[in-house]
Amino acid sequence: MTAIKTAFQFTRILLTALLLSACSEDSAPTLAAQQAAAIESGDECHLCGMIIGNFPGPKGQLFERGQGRVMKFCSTRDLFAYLLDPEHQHNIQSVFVHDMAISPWDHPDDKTYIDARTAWYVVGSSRKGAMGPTLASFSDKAHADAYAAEYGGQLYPFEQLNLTLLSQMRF
Ligand code: ZN
Ligand code: CU1
Repeated sequence: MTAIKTAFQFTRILLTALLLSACSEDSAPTLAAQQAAAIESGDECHLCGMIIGNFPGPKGQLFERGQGRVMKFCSTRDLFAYLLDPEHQHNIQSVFVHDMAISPWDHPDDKTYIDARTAWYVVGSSRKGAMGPTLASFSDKAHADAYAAEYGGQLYPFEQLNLTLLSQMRF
């Protein structure tokens, strides 16, 4: 009797463990499903309304929590103006920017989007984006360094970007 009861309890624990691991594996594909979308010819910047494809420089896209629709921005400058706004900051799920080490400045390539949270940014360089001064984005710190050596500016990781820094960029 006791042996049967113990065996039963063991099975229950095993089942619970299996269910738990199945649940935690479930959340990963949902996140990975959010991917940067191509810029279509008529796409407008979510912040300023400019036609994104008509302008040079790195661009950004983001998904807000629970939203299936991507928001596209004409520039990393407008992306961060939206993202760093306290009203939106805690509601952002995925963020993408162009890797300018492999993307042509004048026509950034849709295939070169990277996770914005792990990217490096050069602020204050001489190259202009859609809104004027912009943040040059790179997946690799060494590429960001090389860019800053050529075009000027300061390096920042994602976590150090803030609205004060953005407001100091002159337009
Ligand atoms: Zn814009
Ligand atoms: Cu704009």
